[in-house]
Amino acid sequence: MKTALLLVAAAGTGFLLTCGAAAVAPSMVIEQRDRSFDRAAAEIHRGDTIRFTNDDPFLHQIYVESPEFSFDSDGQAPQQNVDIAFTKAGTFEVRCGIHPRMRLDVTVDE
Ligand SMILES: [Cu+2]
Repeated sequence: MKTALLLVAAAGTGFLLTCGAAAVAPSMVIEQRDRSFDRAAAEIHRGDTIRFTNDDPFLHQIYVESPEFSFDSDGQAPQQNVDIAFTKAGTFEVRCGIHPRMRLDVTVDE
């Protein structure tokens, strides 16, 4: 009698992402929910990566625009993660191009 072996893939996207070979482990995870970041300010060190989740059922678009450092995620779909590596020291406003009231102040120490 043959035994059927069923492989059931875990559906948790967070789990799958942690298995990504080349992925750099984020220093901090910030959730976006109800059109807002889960905190108003964050402090990290230069070279750290912040992972932004999207726990809303609609798009976000994270961007940083400053003379020293800029970033644009383009459309960030629900459940998609966006990683930003902050390579410059300073204080940066992280904003959402779709929801102008969203704001996170990131202080990057040397
Ligand atoms: Cu948004």
